Amino acid sequence: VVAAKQQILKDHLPRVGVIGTSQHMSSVDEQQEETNTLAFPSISTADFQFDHYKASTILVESVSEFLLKNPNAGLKLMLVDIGSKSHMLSLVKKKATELNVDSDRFTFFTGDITKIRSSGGPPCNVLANATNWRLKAGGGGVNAAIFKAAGPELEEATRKVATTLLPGSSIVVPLSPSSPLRKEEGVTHVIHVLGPNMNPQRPNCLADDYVEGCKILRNAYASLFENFASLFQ
Ligand code: AR6
Repeated sequence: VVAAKQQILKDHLPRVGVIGTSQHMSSVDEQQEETNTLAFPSISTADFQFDHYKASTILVESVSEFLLKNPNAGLKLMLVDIGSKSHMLSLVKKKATELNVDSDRFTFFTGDITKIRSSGGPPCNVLANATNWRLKAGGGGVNAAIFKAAGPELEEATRKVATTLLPGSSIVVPLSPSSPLRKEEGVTHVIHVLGPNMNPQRPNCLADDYVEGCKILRNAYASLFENFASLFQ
């Protein structure tokens, strides 16, 4: 009886091992084939004048939550800032190290968000745009750069999805194959996201109400990351 039991166990174990290994290998293969990266700016921290320390904490915690909720290693996030001495990038890098955030899935890039691939950066198929409530091209910062680089195709595609945006929310806009941003940089989608505004010169100023501001910034990142993940489910 003992010998028979041992034989059953022996027969069983290698089979489990083989199935386990082959499943593991195929999921690794899939991950290698399918990497989807969202390149995003630090929302609200330039023109919208949000406090950098508070914003960096919210940013890193939001990234961390996203990575836990979405264990698919092929979904990656990359924080981008144009300034070579970016205060936000250094704050976020420090906090991400403290919180032990997976450095393979959360990376950093210094440069223009509209020229990542052409300037030697990793391929990013989705870009986040820190926009205004009217989803209007122009102005400054990331919004002006992304609308300019994507051409009139982005304005047209945006209008089909929405004409306004509430603070703390985001919308996904697919880029047409004729858009220069798609042709030259490989960007397939832009996600417009509206953060909290602390600048009295801009609409919906929160006049230093950081309780409301922090809530809106958390909602903005949650909405942005959820929309990104939903593209690949
Ligand atoms: N590439 C990479 N990062 C950039 C670029 C770029 N081309 N331009 C700016 N940044 P901001 P906000 C960084 O001002 O504070 C617009 O006028 C910048 O250093 O673009 O959310 C809209 O229409 C900062 O870290 O967005 C809104 O009215 C981050 O991107 C308003 O600004 C965000 O800066 C939104 O203000």
